[in-house]
Amino acid sequence: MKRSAVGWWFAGVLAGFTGLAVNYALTEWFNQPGAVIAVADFVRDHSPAGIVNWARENSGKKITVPAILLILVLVFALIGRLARDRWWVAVAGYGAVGVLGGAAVLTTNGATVARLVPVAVGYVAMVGALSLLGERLGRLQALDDQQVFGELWRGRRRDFLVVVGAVFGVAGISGIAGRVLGGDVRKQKEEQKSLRLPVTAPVVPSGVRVDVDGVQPWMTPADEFYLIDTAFSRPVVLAEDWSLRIHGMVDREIVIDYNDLIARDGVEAWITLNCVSNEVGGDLIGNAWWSGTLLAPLLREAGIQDGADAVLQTSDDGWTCGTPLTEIMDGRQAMLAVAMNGEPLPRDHGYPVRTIIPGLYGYVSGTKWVVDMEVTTFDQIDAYWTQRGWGELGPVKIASKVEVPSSGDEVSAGEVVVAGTAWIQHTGISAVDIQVDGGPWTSTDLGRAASTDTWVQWKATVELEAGDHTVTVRATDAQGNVQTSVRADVLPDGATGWHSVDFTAT
Ligand SMILES: Nc1nc2c(c(=O)[nH]1)N[C@H]1C(S)=C(S)[C@@H](COP(=O)(O)O)O[C@H]1N2
Ligand SMILES: [Mo]
Repeated sequence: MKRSAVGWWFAGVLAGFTGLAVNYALTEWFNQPGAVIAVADFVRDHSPAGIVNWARENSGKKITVPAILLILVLVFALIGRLARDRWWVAVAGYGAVGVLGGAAVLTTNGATVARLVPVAVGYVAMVGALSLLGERLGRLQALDDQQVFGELWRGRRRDFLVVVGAVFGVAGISGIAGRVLGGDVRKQKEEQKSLRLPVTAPVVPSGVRVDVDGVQPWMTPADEFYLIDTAFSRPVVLAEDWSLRIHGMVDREIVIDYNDLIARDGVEAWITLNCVSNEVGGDLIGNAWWSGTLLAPLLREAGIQDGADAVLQTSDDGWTCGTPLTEIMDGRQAMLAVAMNGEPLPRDHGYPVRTIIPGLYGYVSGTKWVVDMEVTTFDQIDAYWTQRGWGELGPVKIASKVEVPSSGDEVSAGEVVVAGTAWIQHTGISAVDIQVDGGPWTSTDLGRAASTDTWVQWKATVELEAGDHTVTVRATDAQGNVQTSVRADVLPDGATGWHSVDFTAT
């Protein structure tokens, strides 16, 4: 009869995940990047540009961590199996996993050797759990695979699972507890509640809305605002711990903390933010009332040296963004924002401080959890997305969208209301025209523009007979430039082309 190995496969996986759970618990308590997340970051940062660009939207983010865990299941199973006959394999195998995790943790932004402690403790937990299990497995040695399965199934060898289950469960629960109670997530919520920011509540200006059902709200609520970032686990940064360092080609380096920041002259503005990855007709765009302080005076205090043309911004999680200095300094409301729609920034949108610069796509301007700004030149830097083939400057392109009706809708024939939005931040929209079924272009009524930095809503009423119809929209900017019909992909510097919807009138 063949000695059973299944128990050892299992034990290898359980012990491995016990270690991961312990690592997770500790890193959550101490608000450090966990080893699995650190590995995911490392994989993302060292993957070919083509893969990262393909996976850049949030769906790509969702598969990385599960894929790493799946690989670990296989590796842990193998370690367990081999450890049955050669105990040193467990020590070395888990050790190798630990070394990889430790190396990844050391590449995280702001890493110190202290971040190795949770990795080391996780490793000890792996080896310890396997040795506990191994002792119990000794008693199963005489059985073959089928019998072992049977024993486990009937629960007769519950002690096999109970030990590791207990460690695993305790670690998992304390990880969650760490996050909710001990870690900074709860502190952050309390801090957000207790902040008394010198900001005003948003008041949607009169006349900006066309009041058509189905057109997205002119002010985007924070919880409906699109989310784009590379973080597998969004950083939890406390305002009390936050500071921003301004250095590089400056006369005087500046380090500013949160209280200094909110004590400065305030600025508040409606600004529409959009993503360079927004497809024609897409929804990676939102409009909010942002409050903060202007960036230009701060940089002027630091004293920008001749020849500088860029600011390399870095976030708490190590993401980088190269911003043209001209747009920061030219008088537009380029700000360090602390509030969105009158409330402290939500964590996911960059609490406690992010950058907002009207007229530039988010990837070259809107750094969330910003902690560092280096005044420099584009020659010397290679920011996160620029390294992966995206444009260096990232000015927003003119765009427009039909939101009502939606493609595939059925409407009643006769007078049909068509409406949507159009934008080119910091230039402004002067006209929006529509074309029905390839006919002549006709003008639409625009909502009032709150400023050139926001989107505008538009609407028109058209007479339609029963049947299938297509409506196409195009906008004209404040300088008279008409939106091009030429389709361009979002890569490298933003989509172009007209948006159309197909629907049926009955
Ligand atoms: N730290 C950090 N900031 C970031 C990013 C990121 O990946 N990390 N992505 C940028 C991109 S591509 C966009 S479009 C905006 C989106 O901001 P939002 O998620 O608040 O809508 O954030 C920008 N700031
Ligand atoms: Mo973006």
